[in-house]
Formats: sequence, C-alpha cells, structure tokens
Amino acid sequence: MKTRPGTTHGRPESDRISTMKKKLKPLTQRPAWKALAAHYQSIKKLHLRKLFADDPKRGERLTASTSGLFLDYSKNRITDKTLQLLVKLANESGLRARIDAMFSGEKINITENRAVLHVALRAPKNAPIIVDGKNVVPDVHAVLTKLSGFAQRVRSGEWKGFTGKRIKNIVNVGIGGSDLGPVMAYEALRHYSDRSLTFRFVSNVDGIDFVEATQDLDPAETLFIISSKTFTTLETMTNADSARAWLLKGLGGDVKAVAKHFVAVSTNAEKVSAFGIDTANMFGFWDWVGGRYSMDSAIGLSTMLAIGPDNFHALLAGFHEMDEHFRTTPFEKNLPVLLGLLTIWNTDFLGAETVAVLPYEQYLKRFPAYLQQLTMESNGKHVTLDGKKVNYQTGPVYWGEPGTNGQHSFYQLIHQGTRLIPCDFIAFGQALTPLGRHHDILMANVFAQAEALAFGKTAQEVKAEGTAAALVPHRVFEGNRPSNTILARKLTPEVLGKLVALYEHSVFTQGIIWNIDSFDQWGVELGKVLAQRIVPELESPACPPLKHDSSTNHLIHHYRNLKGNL
Ligand code: G6Q
Repeated sequence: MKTRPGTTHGRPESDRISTMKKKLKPLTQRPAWKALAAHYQSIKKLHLRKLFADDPKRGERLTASTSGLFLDYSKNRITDKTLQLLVKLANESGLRARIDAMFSGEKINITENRAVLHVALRAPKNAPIIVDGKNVVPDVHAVLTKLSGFAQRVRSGEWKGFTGKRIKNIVNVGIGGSDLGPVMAYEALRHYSDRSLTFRFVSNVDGIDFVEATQDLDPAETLFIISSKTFTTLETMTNADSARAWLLKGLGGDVKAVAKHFVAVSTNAEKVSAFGIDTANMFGFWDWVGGRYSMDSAIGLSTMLAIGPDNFHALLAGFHEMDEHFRTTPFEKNLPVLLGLLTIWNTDFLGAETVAVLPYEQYLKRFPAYLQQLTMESNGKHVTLDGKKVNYQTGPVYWGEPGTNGQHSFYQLIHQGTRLIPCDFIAFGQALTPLGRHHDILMANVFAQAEALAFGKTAQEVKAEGTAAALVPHRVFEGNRPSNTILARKLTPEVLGKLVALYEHSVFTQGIIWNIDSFDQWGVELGKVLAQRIVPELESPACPPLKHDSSTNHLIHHYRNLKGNL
C-alpha cells in the first residue's frame, strides 16, 4: 500500500475535498445518470426470462470473484449496457479518487472533520497510513498485541477474578457499533469459540437485558467488557453502573474487585478512569474508527476472547484482502463496487425501497441486524456533502432473516407482493458441522428461491398444471425479481472478514455516488440528547412543569400515573 500523507501539497484536506466537490456535477446532471434514466425507459419491460434465454452464458458471465468469495449478479434486471453506464457513473462520481482519499487517511468524514480509516485496523505492519502527519499503523498493532496478551491470559486461566477463581463468563456491555459487531461476530464464529467460556451481550437500557444476561452467572467468574467509544452513552453507562453494583453485591462490596472484573474498550481514558477502571486495563481505538466500522478494532475484544488471537488475526487478514481487492481492482470486476452500483440501480431506477439480506447459514443469524446499522446509519442521509437536499433516493432499508425460516413467512411478499425487493442470498459450500442431508437441502432452497424469484411461473404454466381457472391468477408468479447470490466454501474467520468488508465498501461506493457523508450519524446523536432531557421529568418526585407538545406532556403524565408516582 502506498503512503499518502494526510495533507496534500500543503493544503488542508477540507480545501482539497471542497475542490473535489466543486468539480462534480450534481448527481442527476451527470451524463451517466441521465443516460441511465433513458436506458431504464428502454429496458424496464425486459424480463429476466428473456435476458437469460437470449444469452445462454449470462449466468456464467455476470459473476465476479475474489479470493474465495463468489458473486453471481446475473439475476439482476440489467444488460451489459446497464453495467457500462453504472461503471461510467462511478467514474463520473470520482469513485477512484475517493477510494484513494479514504485509504490515505484524508478527512473524508467532513461533518465531523475526521479521517475514515477502518482499513488501517487491518493493515499489515509494513503499510504506513498517515493521519495528521503520524503513521497510525504501529498504534493499531500495539493495541492488537495488548489485546492478544490479555485474551491469552483470560483464555489460559492466568487472569483470575478477585476471589482467585478463573474467569468463565464474559459480558460485553455496549450498544450500537459497540454491540452489534461483537454479537454478530460471536454468533458467526461460534464454531471456532472456546466452549468453556460463556459470552453474553448487554446493550438495551431496558434492565431486563442485564438481568437476563447475568441471572445465572457467578460474579466471581465474570468479566465485564465496557465497550464505548465515548464512554458517555447513557445506555452503556447505566448498564455499566448496574454491572458494578451486581458485582460488588456478589463479592462482598470491596471496590478493589472492580479492577479484576472490569476492562474497558474506549477512546476516552479520562472517563474510563473516572468510572473506576484502571487504564492499564483499557484498550484504545481512535476517532477515525466509526462505531459501525469498529468490530475489528479493540471493540472486537469479546470476539478475540471467544475465538483466540490467531483466529482474530485471520479475520483481519480477510478484511484486508477485501480492502485490497476494493482498492486495486477495476470497477467491472470489483465485488463491492458491483454490489454498490447494483443497489444504486435497484434503488434509484427500479424504485426498490429495501434490500433483503438472506443468509443460508444459521451462524449468520445476526448478520442482517449488523448490516442494518452498517448500511442505514451510513447512508440514511438526506443532504449532499455541501448540505443540499438530495433529489433522489439514498440508502434503502436493509432487513432479513436466515434461510430457510424466512421462506415460511415474509418470502410470500417478495414472490407475489406489489413491491420490488432485491435480495442478497449468502451461502456456503460446506456446513461447519455436517449433519446428514441437511446442507444439500439448505442449498437446494437457496438456489430454488433465487430461481423462482427471477423466472416466476406464467399463467400458461399454471394452467398446464391443471389448476382451476379461478385459481390461476393467485398461483401466477410474475418473476423478474432481482437477486444476488454470494457463495464461499465455508464460513471461516477470514471469510467473515471478507464478507463484512464487502458490504462496508459497497456502502462506501453508494455513499460516494449519492454524494453524502456515509460516516456521520447526527440522527444517533440526537437520540442521545433527547432522552436525557426527559429523564428528570420522569424521575423527580413531583412532576415539574412540562414544556413539550400536548401529546408528549400527556404521555409523561400518563406514565407517571401508571408507575404510581403522581
Ligand atoms: C455507530 C454509531 C453508534 C455508536 C453507539 C455507541 O457508528 O456512532 O451506533 O456506536 O451510539 O456509542 P459509544 O461506543 O460511544 O458508546
């Protein structure tokens, strides 16, 4: 990887980015966008049945792969011309320069004036990346070394609790980016985890989350990881306080116990120390790691404890491989770019409002929830980088469930409803624990679903089956429903890294074309402030004068009444 300094030709990054922005035409005025709009009119009636019939090799041609990850995108409603125009749009949107800007540590998160460098978290030691004149890669590796040492001490039993007992339970306390990655990775890589350790994840400020996570645990054997970039998040700090009280109550009240049962993952040493955690037991990261891009930073401590440092490094290597593929591969063969461009096509031209993510792998059961944050917090934006309201749709709604369960519930709407729902099917060649015929049956379902969505069943075909005339319309499947299929040999730590990076960079690609800041989250910040204002109005013995709208005032009174505090 080439070193590119954080400032270019002595100019601050903000200048450079605004210069870059000025060169770009607004999205809907770019020639490729206009050409795509016209092209859409000419192909909107084309059916996947015809596209496949006219090109027997389509299913082999419209595929791409990199280091064991295979993408079949042939079942999208596209022609070769669509692809050419989408790639042209990427070029007209300056995607290549923006990829380089991200990888070289430029402050592309302009509303927070921050670099966006999750790629540095998995960069090899000898690949310098400079932010504000400093190579950040050695710091990344220093934290990784510290994490590995700690993980080894806990996993080997060398790290003891306050009473001298070995740690058997690990509870990650965090929310949003400090929870969803750790939970997803733990579930995804459970096959590789140390089964003598119990892992729990507490995120919701609803006390039940904490109560249920700890009710069967022995405090003497329990380690809490308080994961919070800011160490100020209300939910996490409330749960952390309850965890400390629970621990002290269980261990006789000596505050010295905290040091043996609490570690922190944060960027805020001051707050960590104020909470009572020794900063020697704090694992740091940096403001250039966004919460939803942090599962491979120290936020992944629970993952490393579960699967061990070697597997964690394999996960990082997988991320890095996809990073390099994204950074260096021509757009026509670039998996994240293709996935991102197809999402633009489906969202802005075909009018799809959502994307269903359907992993046919039980271990990926939390992957859709993880992707919801990654995609929607990143691209749920309504203004461009220069603050102008967009006149096109941005980030679609992501949702999903593991197959085959979804087939027995919401797939009905995908097959026969009135909305267009592009699907990403994710599946593997091998089960991690083969069991009789299960895996072939599982895979038969993936292929059958994608096939049925694309090709459907015509009235003629339904009639030919001897269906009563009145039932024919009900049993027709229009087809022409787009999907991608992503395949890999089996779910390993490395493959998980590649898969997550694939979506990270697909989100990046979309954000660049939409010309939005995919790396801020002002909507989340708002939520953090709003509740704080109302808490005292609920807790004070006498209700203070309320100055909200009449509905909120009334609801607060009603709540106080219900809880018996009026
Ligand atoms: C992620 C968001 C958000 C964040 C949580 C937790 O990109 O910023 O989900 O991760 O609000 O924040 P802390 O880690 O600071 O507690």
